[in-house]
Amino acid sequence: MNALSLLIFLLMLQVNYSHATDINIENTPAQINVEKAYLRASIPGSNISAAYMTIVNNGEKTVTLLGASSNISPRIEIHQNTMKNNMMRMRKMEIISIKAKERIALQPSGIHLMLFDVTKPLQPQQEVELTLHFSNSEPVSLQVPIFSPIQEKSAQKSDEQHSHMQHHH
Ligand SMILES: [Cu+2]
Repeated sequence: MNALSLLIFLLMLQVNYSHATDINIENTPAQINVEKAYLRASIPGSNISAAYMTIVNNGEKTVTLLGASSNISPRIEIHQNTMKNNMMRMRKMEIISIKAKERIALQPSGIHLMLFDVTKPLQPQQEVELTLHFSNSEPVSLQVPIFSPIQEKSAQKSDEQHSHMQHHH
């Protein structure tokens, strides 16, 4: 819980900071877009899952993803897959920095959001609310569909057609 308290504290600091210094923030179009988000359906007997998406920074400044939260998981970490001695390993990342106009793809071979202690089985056709927390941008909440392995494959094939799954609050 300490890490969560710290995160909330940092977010509160940051909100005050951005309101004090960035007068235009309310008038500008969404600085962050999230495209092609999906969650992996639960494997029976397992209580972890992973979320993938493309995060687009439309703004003029670097934004930093600090983490994510959801009511179905008390612990969501940013992970990166790396190959070491022919073994796939996951490394925890504290943050992801996304430069102005940059797109970052979270995908099975690379960076992903890892959900631990998922409180219910994640079934295909359902949706889960996920909120992304940034250091210098408003949080972004989105309804993320749960994909079966087959849906995941077809989504990766038809990437271009799936850029409509985005919500901003
Ligand atoms: Cu992971």
